[in-house]
Amino acid sequence: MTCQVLTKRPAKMLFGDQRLDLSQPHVMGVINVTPDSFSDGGNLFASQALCLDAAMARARVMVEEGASFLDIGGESTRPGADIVSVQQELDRVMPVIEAIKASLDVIVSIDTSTPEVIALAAKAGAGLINDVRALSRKGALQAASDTQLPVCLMHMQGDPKTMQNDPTYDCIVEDISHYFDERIKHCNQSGIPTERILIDPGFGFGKTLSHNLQLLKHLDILASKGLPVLVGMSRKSMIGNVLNRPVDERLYGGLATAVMAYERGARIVRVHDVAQTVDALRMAHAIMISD
Ligand code: 9MG
Repeated sequence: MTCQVLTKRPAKMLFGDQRLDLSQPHVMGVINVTPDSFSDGGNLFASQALCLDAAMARARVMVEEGASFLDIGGESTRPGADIVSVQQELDRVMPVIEAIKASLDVIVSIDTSTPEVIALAAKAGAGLINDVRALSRKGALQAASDTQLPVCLMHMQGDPKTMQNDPTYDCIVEDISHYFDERIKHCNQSGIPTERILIDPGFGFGKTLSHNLQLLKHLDILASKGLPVLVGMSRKSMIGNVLNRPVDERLYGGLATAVMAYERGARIVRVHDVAQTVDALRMAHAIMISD
């Protein structure tokens, strides 16, 4: 398998104005500012209007619980989700980013594929661009490059509407590794150096249960590329399908996936349940660094 390997994984990485030690695990709290997200949908909205106070209350709790990042998203990637305009996405995320930057000490990650949102979120102080489409939308590569911020490239097969219609791979880990090699090349050509790139295999995005389980089992192969790895499995159907649990009963399964991902090299874990995941990862880290 041909991989673009960095000789040494950087221990520290700059996310806007904050430097983070990536030799330790970090938790990213999910703040979906959408009325239709899959696991916590709707409760930051009343009559289709954003409740900024509710979003900030959730953000404050997540920071107190130990989140290093808050991931703010205004476009749902749930299959069949409504299409949002650029203005709608901006109206959802910008007040939340501005309020967090004004009052909380945390790195804001902007979950978007939209060039205009990338640019304005960065201006408002976001420290990471998290794109489930790996900067493939027209203008996204240049917009991200202009911000000089780190970018998280997530793998998705297909698009959110059709991605679960019979996803197929020759070898899931190799195929995704090659995909990252290509996207990293495009990033480099647009002025985004490899040192500012994180990768994420995109659990649940164009993958069967078997694909997701294989990906987690062999995550160390992707981590060996030398780029920081971010993962998101919290409350996803891969947990529900194994345990036969509804969305609100997937915490324990999610903790198992977080710890296994960390042990295999992931350094940032995107979750809804921050306090519990911080404890699980602190415990795993203590074991990993023990002699
Ligand atoms: C926005 N979003 C939803 N799921 C995600 C995942 O698994 N990874 C990343 N980076 N973003 C996600």
